[in-house]
Amino acid sequence: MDRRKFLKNTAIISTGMTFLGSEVLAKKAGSTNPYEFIQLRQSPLTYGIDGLEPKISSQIMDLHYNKHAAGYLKKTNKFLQENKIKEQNLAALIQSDMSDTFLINNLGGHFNHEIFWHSMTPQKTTLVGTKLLAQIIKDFGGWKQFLEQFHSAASKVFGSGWAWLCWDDRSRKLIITTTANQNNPMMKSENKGYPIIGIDVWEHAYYLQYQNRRAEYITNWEEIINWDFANQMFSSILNWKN
Ligand code: MN3
Repeated sequence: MDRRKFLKNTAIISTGMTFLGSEVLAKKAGSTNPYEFIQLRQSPLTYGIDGLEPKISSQIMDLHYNKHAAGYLKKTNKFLQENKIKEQNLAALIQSDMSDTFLINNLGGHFNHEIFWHSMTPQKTTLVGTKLLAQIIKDFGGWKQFLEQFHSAASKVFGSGWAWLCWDDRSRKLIITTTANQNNPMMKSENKGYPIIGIDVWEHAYYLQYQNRRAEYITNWEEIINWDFANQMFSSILNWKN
């Protein structure tokens, strides 16, 4: 399918829903696509650029949010403008049969980073008493086993990519998976599941602070995971899919 035809087929008028924080996501739980919070703009960070110090330096956050991630959004916008697409449902687009590498890389980049910023928080969050924790224990055999598998998957990504905790609707299980470059698990080419949280293991995400010590970055990242967001995403995905 050529680019123009494909975009015409997948162009859906945006719902115009605004997203300012995970509270909104919780209120929107229902049949709504949980990824609709991802729009053609960057969500404002719910913490300061130095809010994740010392786990992630403000220098990294500044470059990552204001340069790298902003760049993916800019290029996605450019692509949509050049193809005369005024509004776009990004959640539907990311799951469509995309064949254009430029769009895969840049829309994927924007989409992945939007999930990434929400996957982190300086607040201490916990899964105690949640549905997600019960599911993690059921599917991975325990909390420790889950963390070990997540850590191992993120460590083993060769080159640039991501590790994800996903819901696999086919097996009705949580899975840990990885994607290369800026691919997202929901892309047709990946077909892996619905991401709940994800860690960026591109060197731009950690190298200035951790150099080649990716494992140390992952360990520290695990301590700033926003489990409230993860649990809300999990509930929203289940509601959406049921
Ligand atoms: Mn990145």
